[in-house]
Amino acid sequence: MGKILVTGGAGFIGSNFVHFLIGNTDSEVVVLDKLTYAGNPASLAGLPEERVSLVVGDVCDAETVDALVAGADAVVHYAAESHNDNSLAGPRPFVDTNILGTYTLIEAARRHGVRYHHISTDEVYGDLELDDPQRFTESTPYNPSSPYSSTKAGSDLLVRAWVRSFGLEATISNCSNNYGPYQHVEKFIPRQITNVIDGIRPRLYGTGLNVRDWIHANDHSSAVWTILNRGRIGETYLVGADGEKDNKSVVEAILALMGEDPQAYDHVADRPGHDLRYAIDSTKLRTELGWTPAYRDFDSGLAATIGWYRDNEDWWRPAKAATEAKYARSGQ
Ligand code: NAD
Ligand code: TDX
Repeated sequence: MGKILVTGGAGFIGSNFVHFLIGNTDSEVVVLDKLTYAGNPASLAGLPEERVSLVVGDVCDAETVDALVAGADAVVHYAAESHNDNSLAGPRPFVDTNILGTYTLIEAARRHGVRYHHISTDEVYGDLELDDPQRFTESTPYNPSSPYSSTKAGSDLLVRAWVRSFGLEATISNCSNNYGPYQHVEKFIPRQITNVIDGIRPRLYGTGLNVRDWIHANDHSSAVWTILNRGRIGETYLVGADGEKDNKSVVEAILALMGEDPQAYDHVADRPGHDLRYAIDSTKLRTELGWTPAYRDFDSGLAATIGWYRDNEDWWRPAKAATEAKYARSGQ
């Protein structure tokens, strides 16, 4: 695959994908990123300039998008407003970027006949009971709970319709919760790691019994590359690494790995509408395309992530105080 347009490539998962492409393929990468509060060009620092370029722009800007899509062999669309708590405080940018941004990209991809891969989330399926033996599969009905997940669901459905009505050459992946380097300090794991570094007690929403299905960002990248190359057009693939953990266990593991008392955290106000449990069955991706995750041991992946935040304070420090000030306003 020659030139790949990666939207949102200065964000968490998008930048991990760009690093993956540079380390594992011969592709050239053009990143289109608006550099919102969540985008950071430092996440692309050190990558070879002859293979990676950054265009600062909005996925809703049809003129910019059209020119970039026309010159690409494939588009991988990561750009989104991604944080549930922000979507509760102010949903409008989620509608704009997640729905209109996707619309703008798929219109350009169909005009120019360019291969398109859509990045989405398991949150489109709503949540599961803690004791439900079923996990999400590609045939689970959509049932999103939050403004964030409903706009992601809307964007997925646009892509499905463009495949059927216009023959768009698209695939979709819905992945579970990612962790790893370059994740914004507003998100659960980096927030708690950087709190511990700063001597602030970790904050657990509600009971802390909510379950998330963790996957390392690098495994998400290898899954997307597999689907982009070998996925069947029009298909959806669920991406997950059998990493279910409740939030309480994750906070306790972070504290233990950082040499602190595992009980030294506080319960704070719960998130309104807080999804209880996500769990992915990734059998289709594994059996049809032969993908397997490389990070199978959560504790060692978490220890490496803690090491990354300890070693890269320059990267996260500028966002920390404003993020905590925002949480303080909602009692979290
Ligand atoms: P992020 O918030 O870290 O990064 C989003 C990036 O998109 C930022 O660089 C931001 O500047 C950019 N962006 C936002 N609005 C834009 C716009 N209008 N035009 C151009 N760029 C814009 O998000 P993330 O966690 O890396 O998530 C990336 C994608 O993966 C999203 O589509 C998200 O729904 C999906 N996803 C995330 C997870 C997760 O655990 N974080 C899991 C499954 C799927
Ligand atoms: O301080 C916190 N304390 C806490 O208990 C924060 C920030 C979160 N939580 C809880 C809420 C969730 O149950 O931790 C869990 C994870 O929270 P987030 O990191 O906000 O992630 P989540 O809401 O699960 O959504 C993430 O995974 C799916 C990403 O942000 C989405 O973009 C992705 O689609």
